Amino acid sequence: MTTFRRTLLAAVSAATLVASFGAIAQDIKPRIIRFGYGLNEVSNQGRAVKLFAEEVEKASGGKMKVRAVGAAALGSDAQMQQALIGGAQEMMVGSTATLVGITKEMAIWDTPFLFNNAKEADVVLDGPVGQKVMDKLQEKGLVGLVYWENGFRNLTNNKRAVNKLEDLDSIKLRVMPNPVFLESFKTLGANAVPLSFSELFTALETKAVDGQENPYNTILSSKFYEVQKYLTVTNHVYSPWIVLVSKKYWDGLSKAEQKVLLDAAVKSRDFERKDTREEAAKALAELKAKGMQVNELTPTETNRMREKLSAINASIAANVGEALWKETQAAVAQARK
Ligand code: TF8
Repeated sequence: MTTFRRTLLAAVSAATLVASFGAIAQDIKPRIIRFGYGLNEVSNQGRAVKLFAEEVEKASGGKMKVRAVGAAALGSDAQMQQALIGGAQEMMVGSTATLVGITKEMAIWDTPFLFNNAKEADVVLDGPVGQKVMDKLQEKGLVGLVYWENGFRNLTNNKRAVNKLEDLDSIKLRVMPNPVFLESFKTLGANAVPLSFSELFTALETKAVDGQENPYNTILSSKFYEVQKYLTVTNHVYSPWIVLVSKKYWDGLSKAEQKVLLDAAVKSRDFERKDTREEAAKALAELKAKGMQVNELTPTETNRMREKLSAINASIAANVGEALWKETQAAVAQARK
């Protein structure tokens, strides 16, 4: 090769490089993304939002900055969802259960005892059924990116150890503002009251309610052990979190910017699930050490609970649609194989 040709080639490839970098740089603009969440900074949720922010900043060469705001300082899940729909806030993470009023299909995840373990949840949520339910959000002005793990929910209260169904009688139990949760705990005999998570600690502290149900991680990070005596291991439902973007905002982003957010969301999902599971594995011992009295339900009592709750399956199926109900059951059966 002549020196001339070599110089020419080098010049051309350098130009191509500059051009493509230039295109990427032009496609990523300086942006500030307000990302709200309900738990505090030192929770599994807070840690995963922080990782997401770091990944976005890295992948955008520092141009896209995530301003993370925890502890429901931007509002309850429901308030943030409305802010996203209106375009006043860019991103959030929260329970799928609080989205049911916007997208009725989300209620499929509220089905008691739908998943037996985290693996089944991952396979179904990350598979075609999970994607289909997530895609339903778009017509309502929201874009779902990934599901994170909130986790299997367990019962706490201040009145008595719950060893059998009858022990739930007259317990005033806070549930998420969601019809399936309300129906579930009414069916079990509790006095269920819907309340936003942001008001929960105070409600427990002032004894406006006797109890609540959440994964171990949250009982620990939100310091519910300070205001709750009894913990009953029920694992009555698996609760997903979902990372959301305002559709108004999303549609104004370039393909390159959308990719930065989606890639970071996938990384945050993998990190969050691992982190949450590691924390959950140690949390019960920690909650005991903090003074909580923990009991497990006998298999007989768990079965009674399952049976009672199966009475609401028909209404869930009717609400989300029989087709989605059947598809989900099939996907779970497949994941179980
Ligand atoms: C609940 C949920 C909450 C989450 C969180 C605020 O009990 O489990 O912990 O939605 O994102 O309300």
